[in-house]
Amino acid sequence: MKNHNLFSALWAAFPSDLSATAVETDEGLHYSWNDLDRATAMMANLFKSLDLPEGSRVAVQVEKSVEALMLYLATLRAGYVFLPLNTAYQSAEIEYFIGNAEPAVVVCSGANFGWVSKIAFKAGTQHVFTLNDDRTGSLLERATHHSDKHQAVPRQVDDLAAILYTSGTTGRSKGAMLTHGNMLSNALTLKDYWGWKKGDVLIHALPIFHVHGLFVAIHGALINGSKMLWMAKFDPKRAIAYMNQATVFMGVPTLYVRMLAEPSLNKAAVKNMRLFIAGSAPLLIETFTEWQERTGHTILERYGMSETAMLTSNPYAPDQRYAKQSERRGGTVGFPLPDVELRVRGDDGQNLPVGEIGGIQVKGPNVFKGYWRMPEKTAEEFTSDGYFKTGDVGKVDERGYVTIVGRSKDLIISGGYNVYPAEIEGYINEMLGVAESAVVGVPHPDFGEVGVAVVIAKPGVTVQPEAVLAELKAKLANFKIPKRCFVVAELPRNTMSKVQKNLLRDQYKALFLA
Ligand code: MCA
Ligand code: AMP
Repeated sequence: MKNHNLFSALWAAFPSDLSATAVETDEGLHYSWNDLDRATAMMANLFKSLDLPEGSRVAVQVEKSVEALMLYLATLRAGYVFLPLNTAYQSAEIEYFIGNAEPAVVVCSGANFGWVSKIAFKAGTQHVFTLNDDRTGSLLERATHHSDKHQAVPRQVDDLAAILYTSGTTGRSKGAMLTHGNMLSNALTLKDYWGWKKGDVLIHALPIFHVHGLFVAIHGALINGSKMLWMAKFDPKRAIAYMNQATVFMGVPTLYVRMLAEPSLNKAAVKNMRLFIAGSAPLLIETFTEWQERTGHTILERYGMSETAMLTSNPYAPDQRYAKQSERRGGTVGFPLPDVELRVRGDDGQNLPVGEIGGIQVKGPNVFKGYWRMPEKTAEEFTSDGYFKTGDVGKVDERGYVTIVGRSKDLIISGGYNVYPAEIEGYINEMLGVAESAVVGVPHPDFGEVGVAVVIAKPGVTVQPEAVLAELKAKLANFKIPKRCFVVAELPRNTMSKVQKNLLRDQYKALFLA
């Protein structure tokens, strides 16, 4: 019986020379493919020794490191479910995720062990390990006592491999359940679609607690047996300096904006590169055009979600067979991937003709299994004929290109991270003296879009904007904190007395623009 464990497919793609470098870090450390194999075997054997129930979750909130990459691969290898958590999340957020996912294992940084382990043990987690970004921590200490030989645990296509929390419209996060099959099908599709070839080297500059950095980037390199130049944290100068020894770069638009601000970015710097990919947030046509003029490269923009991994992509190579469909067009997210079915539907549920704007719905082997322990919520997000409602609003033009024009879900994408206004408004509305609030997204030259909070104070009470932001900062991940707060007398409302966020967006849209 074939083992459909994603790890087996990645491992099978390792190059024949296992002593070659698989990952080179920005501190000059070299990890060979053999190191990846041995370390993931030892960690997988450590998990095996814990005798965990089938389908156990391994929740991880650690700084980016190669050992964290190994932990992800070891979790797959051991047949468990990987649950990555943004390093910026604070205790209220972590309490929710651990309470909802009930992981059997939690791995956190040594610095956070005090408060994370308390939350974990209270939620029934039996094992909490530490992993630091300097190759220390109890996880590594314990793993060294285990064998470096391990046979990947058999997993079926439909077995869970990871849970990624995302919120869509409501405030509370939902765990998107991704299977081994979801991820392998997408990895194989993209390997072919993006022209990966022998000798490719990827610059990995993204966090590894979201789909872009954890699946699209890591699976892209590993399924091709490609070396990764591993940046613990994005730095524009260093990323540009890496380009003379790499061929592929993936980033959110903010990374491109920041590299364009560097004088060292020029045609000479990128002459070894073959592909620049952008996604996770809209790439402004100005950024697309400036990149083309400065480097001679046309960024390939693609579109995906935590629930689906990649859905559409601009074409990689000019394809003479489809001359009209072979260019990468700025402002579009290209074509549905070969095994993805995409349609645009009106509110009445009818398919819309070409060019008309409506709700984007998708179907394919990459579309997730549903939301963790939320069958009703899951059912709401699929149509009766099995299409997933993305919550994105867009159109397909006469040449087949998909354009995203907005979102029906109340979502701000800031520097590639999702910020859910409902979650922030919930915390602000609990504050003393606050009657009501609205958080809206406004354009920002660096992050693309940032949150602005508009607050109504209770009668006779004075609320200080700085105090609102300071109180939020003590509770929530930094990237979620609105960049400005205004206390006003009233909020614009429509006839149903619903807050008209579009009017607020209009009112504050010039706030961060020069
Ligand atoms: C940091 N800050 C932010 C953000 N990042 N504020 C808003 N939005 C952000 N994204 C805060 C910091 O806490 C700091 O606050 C201040 O802004 C300045 O931080 P800075 O040094 O500029 O930030 P950084 O550390 O350089 O990070 C910027 C970044 C990072 C490198 C763009 O945000 C990043 O790596 N984004 C990538 C996100 C990602 O991987 N998205 C993929 C999602 P203070 O001054 O108060 O300390 S997956 C997805 O969307 C789907 C599946 C898909 O299609 O890929
Ligand atoms: P996440 O919830 O982190 O998976 O983010 C997925 C959302 O990011 C999608 O539903 C889109 O709204 C947005 N997104 C991803 N890629 C793009 C893109 N290339 N252009 C515009 N929006 C995008």
